[in-house]
Amino acid sequence: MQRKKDDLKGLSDPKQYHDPLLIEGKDANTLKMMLNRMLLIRRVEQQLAIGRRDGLIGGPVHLGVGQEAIAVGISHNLKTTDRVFGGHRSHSHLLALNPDFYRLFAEVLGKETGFSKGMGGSMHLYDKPSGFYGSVPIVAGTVPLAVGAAMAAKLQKEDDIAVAYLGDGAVEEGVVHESFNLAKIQKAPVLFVIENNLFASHMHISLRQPSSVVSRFAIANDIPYKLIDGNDVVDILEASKELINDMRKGAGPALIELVTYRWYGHVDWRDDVDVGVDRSLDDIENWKARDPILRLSQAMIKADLWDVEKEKMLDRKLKSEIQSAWARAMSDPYPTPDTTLKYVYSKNK
Ligand SMILES: Cc1ncc(C[n+]2csc(CCOP(=O)(O)OP(=O)(O)O)c2C)c(N)n1
Ligand SMILES: [Mg+2]
Repeated sequence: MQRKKDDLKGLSDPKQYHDPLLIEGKDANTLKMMLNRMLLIRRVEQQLAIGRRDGLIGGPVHLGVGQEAIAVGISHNLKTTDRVFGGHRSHSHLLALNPDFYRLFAEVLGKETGFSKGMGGSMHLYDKPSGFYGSVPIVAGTVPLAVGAAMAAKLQKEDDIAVAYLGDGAVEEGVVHESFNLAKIQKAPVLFVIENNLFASHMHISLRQPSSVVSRFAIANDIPYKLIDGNDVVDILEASKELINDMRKGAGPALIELVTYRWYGHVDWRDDVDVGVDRSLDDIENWKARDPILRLSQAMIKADLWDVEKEKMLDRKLKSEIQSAWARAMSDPYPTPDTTLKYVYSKNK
């Protein structure tokens, strides 16, 4: 099938929007923290890619390398009492809230020291203290849960919000449209974060939907929305700040669509240019030039807030911490059979 030209006004063309970010007047510490966290997430996921390639991880891992700006930009505006829900590609969503990658490694390796006590693996992550209420592999499965959590927050009269991360493929599930409708009619404070990486598994959005613009569903439900470059962490931070501030004041739901691209294939470490999909090595190379980390780092270097040596040092430090955490998680014990009853099927909380 021939791919149609999409209608995302250049946002899906990797050759556009690849310049350094506009950071004038932005807080230097915030920029450094975001750069640091994006690099951490990238290196952690690259370690997972190696672990999976080498047969050390039992289940599949869905990597979001290239998409780090989204969770980092959004999470900067969140509190630990907010309620965040993810899906099958959610390492970044959790690490943006809690960077404890040792516990993520342990979870993915099925060890009892993991975020979900080794019972969930890569696609069932949970860390309530940081606000991460959970991820599940059922595409769109957590979207109605996020609406429910937002309705609960509203009843509790807190200014907490819920966040539902979902992909461009997830909006093809009917429950997402029920969720948009219910959230709007109930004025539930939930932010729908659409990571439009243009693909669902191996199929491009223009082959699956009549328009590549997912935020058209916000218009249909009278939900305020923004459609922006998902590889521009500064824009993501600012755009989501505005929507979230309004939500905390009672404005009801909002939607933000972020156009981005994943460097790896749908699952595991391969690049998926060999499975009959319309995805070429050239596309991947072009998107690498629009790397969200590189663009922020270049802008900061230009503004004298950062330098290449500092970045090399940070990277070396991260890589060495990641190696130690990986080794520690590898040597941790698996959960014992009795804990299955304790944590999975038990009535105990
Ligand atoms: C209900 C359901 N249908 C199908 C699948 C298989 N599946 C897993 S991921 C995926 C694609 C999801 O695409 P998208 O929402 O765009 O997220 P992305 O993988 O691009 O991050 C599909 C179809 C599933 N896990 N759950
Ligand atoms: Mg997708």
